[in-house]
Amino acid sequence: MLIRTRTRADLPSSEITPEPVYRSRREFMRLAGAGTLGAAAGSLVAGCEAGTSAAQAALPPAKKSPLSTNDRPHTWEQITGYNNYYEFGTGKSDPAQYAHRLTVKPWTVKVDGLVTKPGDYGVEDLVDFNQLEERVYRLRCVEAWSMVIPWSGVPLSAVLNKVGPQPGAKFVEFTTAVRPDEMPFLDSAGIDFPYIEGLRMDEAMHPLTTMVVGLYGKVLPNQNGAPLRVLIPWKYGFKSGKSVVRIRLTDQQPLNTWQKMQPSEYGFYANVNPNVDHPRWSQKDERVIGGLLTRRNTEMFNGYGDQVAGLYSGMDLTRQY
Ligand SMILES: Nc1nc2c(c(=O)[nH]1)N[C@H]1C(S)=C(S)[C@@H](COP(=O)(O)O)O[C@H]1N2
Ligand SMILES: [Mo]
Repeated sequence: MLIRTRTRADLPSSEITPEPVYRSRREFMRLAGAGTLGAAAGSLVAGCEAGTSAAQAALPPAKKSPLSTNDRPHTWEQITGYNNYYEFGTGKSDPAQYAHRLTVKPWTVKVDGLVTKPGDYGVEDLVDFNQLEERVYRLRCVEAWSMVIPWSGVPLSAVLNKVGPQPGAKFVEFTTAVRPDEMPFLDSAGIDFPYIEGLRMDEAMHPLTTMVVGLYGKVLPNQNGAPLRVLIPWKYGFKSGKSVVRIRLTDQQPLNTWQKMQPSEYGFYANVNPNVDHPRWSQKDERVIGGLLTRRNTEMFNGYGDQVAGLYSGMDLTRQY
């Protein structure tokens, strides 16, 4: 169940990371048109570390989603300085160091398979930047750590509805970028690229599932998956593929990267579940990154049982993990 003890507005201001100064949509479109947005994203780290939020271009205003948790968000520095993005290295600080090399503009997403409107889409063809929501979700990694992150995005269902799922579509497969010239660790990270993830159609259309384009009201930093990444808050973080370049609707269950790599450790569903341990990490509790109280009990479906348990009724979650 979603724990809403107090709203974010109730938090003493000392507990909230300063809100970004939002720019108007007009300003955003002007910057986007001039190509400045991509350049701002790309120059974020330029040789130094995670960068500051001030260096990152602002998105148009987003309304706060009622789906948000009221847990206190982590800071910009934590969220952009401790990442998993193996294309840019397996160390947690590697993506902050190397991901600025990724060219995120122009960006094309190929939409194909069982859709009525297949084609090559720009980010702004798929995501309505006038309809952004801020969704504060806890990202729970299967390595048993977590962070609370104020994402900006739209429901994935809004994106899929634009391209028209055909009735026979049962799954969505996401393929993420492979850029040999820009990604230094493609040969040494130990997994196959492109990174592939997938969802069942009902999971993809669930209102909690989000297509993310930003963080703290700013354009998404590259190390967090710019320009476009998926976020499914009741699943382990590895389900949320970064820098998506292809969305394919299919009637076959996709073989996701981690399941292909090690099927005894990683399944297709990857629902956060404190009762099913990973062979190497207990899932009963989690380390909260940078927190004073550094451990918390992991919640079933990461706290979203009320909203999503029904998707899995009749399934044995110890077998379909
Ligand atoms: N393309 C790609 N997407 C990826 C990964 C990756 O290595 N490559 N790592 C995943 C894992 S394991 C996690 S926990 C989350 C981390 O997201 P964050 O760095 O924004 O917190 O991204 C996921 N998406
Ligand atoms: Mo993860």
